[in-house]
Amino acid sequence: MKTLLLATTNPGKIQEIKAILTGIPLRLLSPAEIDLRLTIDEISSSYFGNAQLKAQIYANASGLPALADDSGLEVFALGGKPGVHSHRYSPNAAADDRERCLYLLDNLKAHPQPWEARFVCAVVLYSPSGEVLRSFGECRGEIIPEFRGENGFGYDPIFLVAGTNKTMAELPDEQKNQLSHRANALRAAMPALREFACQ
Ligand code: ITT
Repeated sequence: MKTLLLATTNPGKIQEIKAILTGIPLRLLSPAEIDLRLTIDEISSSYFGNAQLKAQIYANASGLPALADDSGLEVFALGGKPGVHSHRYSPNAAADDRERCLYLLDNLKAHPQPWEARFVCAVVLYSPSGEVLRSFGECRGEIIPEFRGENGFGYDPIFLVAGTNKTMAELPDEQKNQLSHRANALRAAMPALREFACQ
């Protein structure tokens, strides 16, 4: 069976990608499982640019094909912010997920509700010999001014998923892994991933 390295330092993403790709005959490894610790400056202004950067650097460093995800939250009242900078969206560089959510809510106070938003996810698979595939997914919803639920990570507790009346953090894992931006991006890539796995 082929090995695929998950080119991310985010444990929440690793858990979700492993669950979503169950059924694809690939051995999925995290960087920690091969003792690989890289720090990457996400210098691109696009999700695909950063996903490509991460996939390429991990593939070259490990000699393994690597799958990267660059994702973010876009709030329409804020002109699409925090967007590609979702992970660094706070004046405090050491802020945690909760503080980033509070900062976002603070910035939204002046705007009327509903605070429509979407999560987006760009996925790139790179082998040491070049790009294998890229794919995009989104999940629509709205930001709410309270924290609900314990699952997931990042902005999940304040993101109400359209059509569910639940935040991402209230959805059971199986449901988040059906509806999420990450699930949609990876589902669109399934045929190419299966082909890659069986080559
Ligand atoms: P890697 O770059 O190592 O993959 P990261 O967390 O820095 O990890 P990104 O640069 O793609 O990943 O930043 C995405 C940020 O967007 C993430 O840290 C969260 O704040 C937010 N985000 C992305 N997907 C999310 C999800 O499914 N649920 C909640 N927040 C999410």
